[in-house]
Amino acid sequence: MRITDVRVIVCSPGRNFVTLKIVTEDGVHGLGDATLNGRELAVAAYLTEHVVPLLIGRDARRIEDTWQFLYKGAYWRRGPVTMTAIASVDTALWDIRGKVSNAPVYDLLGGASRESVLVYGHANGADPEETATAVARLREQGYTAIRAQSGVPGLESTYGVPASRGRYEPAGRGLPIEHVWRTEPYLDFVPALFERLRREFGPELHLLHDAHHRLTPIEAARLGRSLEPYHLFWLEDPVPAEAQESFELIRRHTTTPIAVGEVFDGIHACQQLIERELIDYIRATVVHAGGLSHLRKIAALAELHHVKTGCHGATDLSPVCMAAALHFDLSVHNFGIQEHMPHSEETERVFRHAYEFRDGRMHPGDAPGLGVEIDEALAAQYPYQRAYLPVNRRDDGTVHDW
Ligand code: EZ4
Ligand code: CO
Repeated sequence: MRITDVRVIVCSPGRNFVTLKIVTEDGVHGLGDATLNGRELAVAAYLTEHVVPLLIGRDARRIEDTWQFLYKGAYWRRGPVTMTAIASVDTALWDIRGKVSNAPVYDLLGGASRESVLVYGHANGADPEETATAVARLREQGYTAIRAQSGVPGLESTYGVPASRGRYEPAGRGLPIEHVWRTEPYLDFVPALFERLRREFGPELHLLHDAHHRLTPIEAARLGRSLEPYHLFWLEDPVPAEAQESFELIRRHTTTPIAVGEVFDGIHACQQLIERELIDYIRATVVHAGGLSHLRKIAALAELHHVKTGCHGATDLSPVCMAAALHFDLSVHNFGIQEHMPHSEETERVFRHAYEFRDGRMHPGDAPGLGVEIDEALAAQYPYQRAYLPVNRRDDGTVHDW
């Protein structure tokens, strides 16, 4: 089953996506997401210049061998650009394998471990009133798990809150927006938000919150402790996670469950976090952590240490990644939850998919492979537009984590 054609498709139906399409001699094709928000063309060039020539003529059935060839064969290992490129190849090969076997990918990964996948939606608001309204709306749509973010008094903008009403999409066209950040008002404010949400929505609803890498370990410990009465499902990305041992201090001080890993590029970024049981949920996902093959190794390590999965699922991950994540979620034993941020209508028209949302849960569908296709002619009508994520500065001008 030789690979005869490989294409890198860059498009922007509402936001930028990079998609890898691998075609075999029998005319079967597979898709992989290769989108790295704000640095898309680096991955596209890595694929076009350095990976595509290595794929032509290879046997599409040799998924693990191809992964190792691209990883070890590059000599320069890891990093988001490399791992996203490898992930897209891996995902596309699993898609092909499923189509050839006439089976959904989750069946090839060991079959369904559950009937459907618990997902959480995003409730964002300029203030707690608006956030509570957004929570109520999501509950009506069937969500039983909701991430709540709100504007903070004294801060002009913060992570998770749209500048104007409508969908939240942090990357913007033109040069990066700069936000001003102060930790103290945030730490004072967040417990009051969750006190209100618990009072209004009762004990059953799963509530989540994303601190988006902005705190020091001791600040994160304080936040975790102050949120304990509202029993969050998780507190996400409390600190920038380059230093895995920083979670030790957080762990020592709070029982609020901790989730981390959306920016991780593979198992080495979370090995200590998992082995030392410093976290509760690992958020690494298909596109940025080396594809389905590598993510399954992370999940297997996590399973030994009571850590569950909680894959990243923001809109900068294309429907191809979402489909792959859902096959992974359905099959893996230690699945925890899946993030779900619906794509725009333009995106949905370009990427048609078999996966479905119903009553706060999702299913990847039973189409062979991943069950997602790209309309290349329509995609070509949405050319790439450079966009950047925001940059954060503290109020004295010092660059801070965004
Ligand atoms: O800011 O995916 O939990 N979700 C997130 C996302 C990230 C974006 C960055 O590209 O933190 O919204
Ligand atoms: Co996040």
